[in-house]
Amino acid sequence: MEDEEGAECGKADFVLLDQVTMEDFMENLKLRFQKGRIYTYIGEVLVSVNPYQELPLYGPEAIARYQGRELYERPPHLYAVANAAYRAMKRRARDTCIVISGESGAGKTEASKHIMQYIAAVTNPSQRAEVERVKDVLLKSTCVLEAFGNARTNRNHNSSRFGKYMDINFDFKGDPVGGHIHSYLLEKVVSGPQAARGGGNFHAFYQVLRGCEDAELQELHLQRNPALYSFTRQGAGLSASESEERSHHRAVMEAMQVIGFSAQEMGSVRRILAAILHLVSLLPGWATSTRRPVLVSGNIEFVEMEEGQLAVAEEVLVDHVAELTATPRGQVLRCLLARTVASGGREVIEKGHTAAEASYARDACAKAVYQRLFEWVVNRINSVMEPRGRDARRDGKDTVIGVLDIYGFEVFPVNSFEQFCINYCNEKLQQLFIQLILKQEQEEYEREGIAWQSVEFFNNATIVDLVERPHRGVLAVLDEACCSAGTITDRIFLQSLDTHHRHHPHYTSRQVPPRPPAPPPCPGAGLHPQAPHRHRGRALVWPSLPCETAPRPADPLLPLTLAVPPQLCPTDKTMEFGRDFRIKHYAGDVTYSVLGFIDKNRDALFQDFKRLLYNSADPTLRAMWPEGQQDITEVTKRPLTAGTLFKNSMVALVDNLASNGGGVPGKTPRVPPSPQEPFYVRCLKPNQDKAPARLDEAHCRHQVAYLGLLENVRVRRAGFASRQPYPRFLLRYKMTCEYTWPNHLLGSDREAVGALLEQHGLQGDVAFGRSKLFIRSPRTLVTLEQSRARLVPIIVLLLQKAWRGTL
Ligand code: AOV
Ligand code: MG
Repeated sequence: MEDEEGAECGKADFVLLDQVTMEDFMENLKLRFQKGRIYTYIGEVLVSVNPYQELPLYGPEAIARYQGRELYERPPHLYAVANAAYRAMKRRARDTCIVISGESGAGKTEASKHIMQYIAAVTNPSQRAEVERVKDVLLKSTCVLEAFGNARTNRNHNSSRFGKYMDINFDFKGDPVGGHIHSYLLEKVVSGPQAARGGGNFHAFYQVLRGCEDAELQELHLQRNPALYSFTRQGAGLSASESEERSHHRAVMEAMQVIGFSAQEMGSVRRILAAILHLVSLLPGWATSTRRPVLVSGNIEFVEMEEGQLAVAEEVLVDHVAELTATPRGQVLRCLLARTVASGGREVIEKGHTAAEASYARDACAKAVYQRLFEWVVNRINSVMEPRGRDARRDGKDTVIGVLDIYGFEVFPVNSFEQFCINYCNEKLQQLFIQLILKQEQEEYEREGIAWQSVEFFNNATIVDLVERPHRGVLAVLDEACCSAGTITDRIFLQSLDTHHRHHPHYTSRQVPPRPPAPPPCPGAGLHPQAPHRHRGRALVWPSLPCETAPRPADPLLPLTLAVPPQLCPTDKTMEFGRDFRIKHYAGDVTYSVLGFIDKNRDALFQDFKRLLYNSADPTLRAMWPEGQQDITEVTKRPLTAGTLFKNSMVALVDNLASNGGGVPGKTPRVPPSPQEPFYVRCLKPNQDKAPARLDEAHCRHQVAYLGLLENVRVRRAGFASRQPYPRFLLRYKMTCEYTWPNHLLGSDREAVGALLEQHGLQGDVAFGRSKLFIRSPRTLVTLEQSRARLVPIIVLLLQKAWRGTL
């Protein structure tokens, strides 16, 4: 592959570096980035740097160059990984998956789209109509899901607010015959403190406002200006330009049509979005002198009348909501102002809300409606991608490639429950990476009968444990707070956390005194860069840059302890007493504000809303609320909290990736003949400003460190820079030896490889495994490559002459 790229583009595989130090790694990364080479391998792992500009790397011609090739035959590329996964699946008839990770804005979602495009382009040569349909749906679903599940943040203008694990089912011919999307939506509708993450709400809201025709807007009782609605006000000035938004809207509508959404369903979707906007919309001038305003948060407002009764400030909004949701106006109003409670036996009473309760219930309703809408869209897409004759799957006739694109690690000036879950999810995936990469290597050495030296690494299991441990972990403590009778406040929850975790090395809060300064970093202790070591007055400050002076280990095989520049941790601020706690994540420190944790985790919605929406005359909306048919007096089990549900889905996802390398997470595992490890794409964000072609070294070093990429290189070549099955090795280098060119007459490929290496005098640098050759030093590979490069032109010339008959 270096033949194609030229030596001036650096090493196409970090394993070929002369020394595995951060300096060498960064030098190679920078050099390649400057030359427009945004992809580099670590063995079979692809490291990708977001270029923040269009590069001529994609499209049909590029796809054709990778089609059917081995991973190493062409310069590193996403297409090569997609191709390798596809070939591995086909060749071995096994499920496989591609896990894409990296922080917010690193390019995961874009990478997943390129992978999909590659797979769509290389399959179905016979143009079977059903397969073409599935491919269309696969490609178009991305656009629809992004509209409903992505939003602008200050880290990424198209940030995924949901995780997506997309399965593609292939038949025995290797053509896609179906698919399934498993989604993890976390953030619901963004309002209030969520705004701290900068940017706006889900794209779908802006697209409706900017993209609908005037007449449509009138029907929805909407005005075009997003600044008029509290859900869209925030991103109004920031969102894409009006014309962009309009064209996005057109694209989404078109995609929905291709997927098979009916006109009636699309109308329902628009009306639901409009209803949400009205429910929480801003209408000025509602307060009159006879009414006392209670809440001024820019939503359907509630006022307490003189006699203490609650009323809605602007009843026209109730009319709109009722009309758009096809529900009776009187009932909408009742749901907004009161709730029904069972008072023992079959007795039911109505209990009026306080203004605060009413406001909470309204917000909860808006959020729940959006969440159901999103889930409905995903399910609808799944229903059209359901492989026909899905039972065939169980006979092992079709195989699956899963592509995981999830929300990246993120830190904002104020971080809440959503960031906590997102960062926990990233911890889980990092742990999986560590375990699999080590496991894979270890198993391979064992299988092949090769002795190897283990490499130290930071195991973030302790952080995962801090979050998910039964009875004590942050999520368990939160659940306990949510389930307690009586009023448990966020602050009491924080105190409880402090009690449980005051000694945990990755937890701190204002009440928990900092642990003593960390001793000088031990080179073998792992790569986590941060430890608390300053206490300034009353303010607890966790350093984001602890280790400028950290000695760099002399032995390149030992892990480095890395310095993290201060600007990388926007939360490096003083924690507020009784409000914040901080977790030292694998990717950096994050301060979480506990405000809202309990509410968001409890995620409660009054039954009345469920019944109201179930009774809607709109069949689409009604279908989203099946539990609305339940009788109020029926005893229901306490639903699982949002945190527990999230944890369960993450555990299922990671178990699935680890054991199956595919399958629908959380569902009955569809066991492949034998496990296949995931293919990995590790995305790096080059700078914080979304600037094209600019690689901020400090920022990248930080990511290289916390992603464990150096360890990855070391593990990959712990003693062995490369390994290749004997036949593949021979295929590539046989022309460099008289005993093997054009074909060898020795007993086995292994013997032939032995003879070849002996001729080059390289036999001392290798180990012979059962089926593979293990090469210790990259120099050996370089020598062989050079020898091959010298001979290739001569052989090509000879072959050409032979063909022309001039030899
Ligand atoms: P993310 O998925 O990793 O963030 P995206 O894939 O959305 O990040 O990428 C962010 C932006 O970077 C995109 O909108 C593009 O403008 C640009 N970009 C990414 N990859 C490429 C590429 N290969 N070529 C050109 N531009 C690119 V998040 O969803 O926030 O975790 O949660
Ligand atoms: Mg994304």
